[in-house]
Amino acid sequence: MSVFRDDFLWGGACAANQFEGGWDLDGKGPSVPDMCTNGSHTTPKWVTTAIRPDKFYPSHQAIDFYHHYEEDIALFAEMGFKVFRTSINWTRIFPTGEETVPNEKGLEFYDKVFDCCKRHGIEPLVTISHYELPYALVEKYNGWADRRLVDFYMNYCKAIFERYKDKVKYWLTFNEINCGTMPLGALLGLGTVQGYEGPVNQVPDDPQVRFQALHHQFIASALAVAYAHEHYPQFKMGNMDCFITTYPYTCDPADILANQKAMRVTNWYCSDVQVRGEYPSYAKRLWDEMGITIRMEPGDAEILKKGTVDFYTFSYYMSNCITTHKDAAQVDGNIATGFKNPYLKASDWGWQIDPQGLRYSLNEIYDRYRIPVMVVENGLGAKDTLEADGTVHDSYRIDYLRSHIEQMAEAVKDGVDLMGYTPWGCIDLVSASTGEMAKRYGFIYVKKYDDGTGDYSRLRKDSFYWYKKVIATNGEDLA
Ligand code: BGP
Repeated sequence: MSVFRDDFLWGGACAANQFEGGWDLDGKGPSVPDMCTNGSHTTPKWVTTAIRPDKFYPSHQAIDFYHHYEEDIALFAEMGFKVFRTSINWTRIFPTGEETVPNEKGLEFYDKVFDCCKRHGIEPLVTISHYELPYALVEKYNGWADRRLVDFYMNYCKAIFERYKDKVKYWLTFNEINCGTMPLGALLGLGTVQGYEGPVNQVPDDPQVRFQALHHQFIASALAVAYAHEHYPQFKMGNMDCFITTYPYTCDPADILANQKAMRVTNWYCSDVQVRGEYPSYAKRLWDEMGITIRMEPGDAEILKKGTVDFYTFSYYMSNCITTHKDAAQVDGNIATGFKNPYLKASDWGWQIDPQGLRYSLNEIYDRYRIPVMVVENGLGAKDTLEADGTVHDSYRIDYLRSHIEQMAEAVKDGVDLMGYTPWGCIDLVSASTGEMAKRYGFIYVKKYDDGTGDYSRLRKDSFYWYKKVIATNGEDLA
């Protein structure tokens, strides 16, 4: 007997800017990722203030889902997907973010995508904003630093809610909203990079601006959730956090406290607001220690209280260690770095692989909030070898996913109400952190390479057949 619910949502996850391409087609405006060049594990990508002819912008073509969606969704259906997590690219609907009338061509594209999902019996799960802020809002307002973005976001939400009310039931307000608690979040999530051109890891950091911008996102998220609850009672609204589990590196009480603080700032700060509807008790001291003040308007507390989410979602890739001992070695991560755990191995990109950390995290999250939980990203970014006969033997990816699903099963036995699982990049796509194609996550290989070449053809990897069996047995047969 499977431990997973009968209606468990098995599927996969992508984000518009990382796989659609068609960046300027049918009226679409540029979003932040469209201004980002490619990089690598060792060379940071750049954000530019205009499109530079001598640079390569991987999101512009990506894997061209824009023209391949029917084929791709058919492949997802062949694996047995029950759910497909994707995002709507804000600038297809409102090219600068400030229009009042949505772009019909952009709306039509997602009609086609969601209709295609429905034909295949796949439920869409839509991220409203997945690192895809209209670049015009960065130029004019310094992104979410300006409270007026709340109104632009609400216009966008109202347009897509009304248009897709019969097609989409599950919505996530912001991808990895907690990236705003970390310096890289200024570019990825908040768009507070007005006028900056240069490597993405050297964006000038201002915690005052970041945490204020985050407050605006909390307000926007809460307003969107409350609006949805009022007008579309059939909708289920979720948050989305990048959960970076951290452990104390030693049993030195100073490390235990440092880790507690890190967990609060990185992992709990945002979801405490979005799930509980108020800032946590530790917020004031955090702000004081950072020397920041959050400007709130009358009524903000009520808005936050009213707009709490129905389910909690998160991405999980790795864990890190926290220590006050300066001699520990650093490791890499997606948006946060930490200290090396001697008990864990890391991926080729230096992300520490920790399946048990997923069980631990699921338990921590569910204990804290007691609402349904979903893992909406997880996976291994790795270099794949395409064999001459068109096969890809990605046993390392299968091992990674198997060990994480095993731990999800343990968490369910521990009592966690787990709704579903959508591994990241179910079809190869552009990496968010490095802009590479070479860092592949997919069950489906796409012939697209970092020099821009490739014919976009799609090929089933070994993991494709493996995942199909996992879904068919509701997670029982992981062999
Ligand atoms: C998460 C993002 C995704 C995705 C993933 C993998 O932080 O939500 O957009 O890209 O990480 O990261 P990367 O693409 O950098 O390997």
